[in-house]
Amino acid sequence: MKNVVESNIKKMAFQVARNTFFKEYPEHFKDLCERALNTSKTKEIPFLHSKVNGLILPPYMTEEQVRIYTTFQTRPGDVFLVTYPKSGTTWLAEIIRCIAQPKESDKENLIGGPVPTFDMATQEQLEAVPSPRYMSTHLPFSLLPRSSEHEVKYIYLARNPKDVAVSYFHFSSMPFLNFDGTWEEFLQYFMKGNIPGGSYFDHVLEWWSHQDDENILFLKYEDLKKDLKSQVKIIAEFLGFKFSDEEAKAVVKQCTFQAMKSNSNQDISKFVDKLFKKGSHLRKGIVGDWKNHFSDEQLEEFDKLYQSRLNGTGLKFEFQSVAE
Ligand code: PPS
Repeated sequence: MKNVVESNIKKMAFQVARNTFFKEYPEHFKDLCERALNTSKTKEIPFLHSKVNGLILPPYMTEEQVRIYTTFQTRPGDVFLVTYPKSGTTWLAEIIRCIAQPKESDKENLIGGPVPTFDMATQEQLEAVPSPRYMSTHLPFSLLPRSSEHEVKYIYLARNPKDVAVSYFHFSSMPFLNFDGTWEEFLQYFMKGNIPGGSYFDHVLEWWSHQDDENILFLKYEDLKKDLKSQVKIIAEFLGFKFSDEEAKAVVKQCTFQAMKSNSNQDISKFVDKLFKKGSHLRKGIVGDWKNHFSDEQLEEFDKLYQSRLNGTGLKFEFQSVAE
């Protein structure tokens, strides 16, 4: 009885929020938010989440949504930007927007604008996007659509797991995840993979095992921080653009952390800031913030896990801060 009352109160509260706080947002997005807020936390996974085919996914993802991914009809020229959460999705999307200047679809409901968020879109919305489509996603390799008939490209951006954990921890108290534990507790869930998005290591390693595929470009956040101009040129070439130094420099100018923080194109960031607290999406944007969070014991435990998962795979990350 208590649960029914609570659920009805939640529903009523969201109906009010739909017409006030969420007023300016598309209907489809409001539906996803409502769905997310109506999911539950469990003792094993104390974040709002969805579980589909054993995968722990963000709470706005339904079975129906996952069906869209598996039946999605790709087109020649489609490009997926893939990340584990908090690895620089927003950054990569902005870089792509500056390089490829995709046309925005006239579908007003599409989250992410010219680089739509695949995980939050309907089949119909994605069909209305003009080719070439650039779509961002957190999905694992196994769930993303592929084609044997034509080329579909994937750009995977990986970030060192210590900074991902820190970034995710700061994000996790937002209402759509609603985690209310400590950093110490969060780290345990992150290491076990009991978190929306599942295991960081499974996600990154599955994509890494395909890094030699011709249609996959595997990038690292730390390399973007170290030399964004070179990485912009690599991305542009992978997408079939010839970029001069000057053109690459112009992209860099728009995609630095500071430039993006003051850029009005970042609709997702603006939404998160409005909902949560200012500066929570584009928070610090550095390599090495983990040093301000990990204790010596936590580092020892984490390093053991890192080595046990990555040793022998050829995948390595830089953990030290480097100048932009
Ligand atoms: S999300 O919510 O999963 O889509 O988040 P995501 O965009 O993947 O990751 C957010 C982190 O990326 C940082 N970020 C940047 N770093 C450097 N330069 C630029 N331009 C940039 N844009 C976004 C953002 O600040 C988050 O990291 P933290 O460490 O929390 O600051």
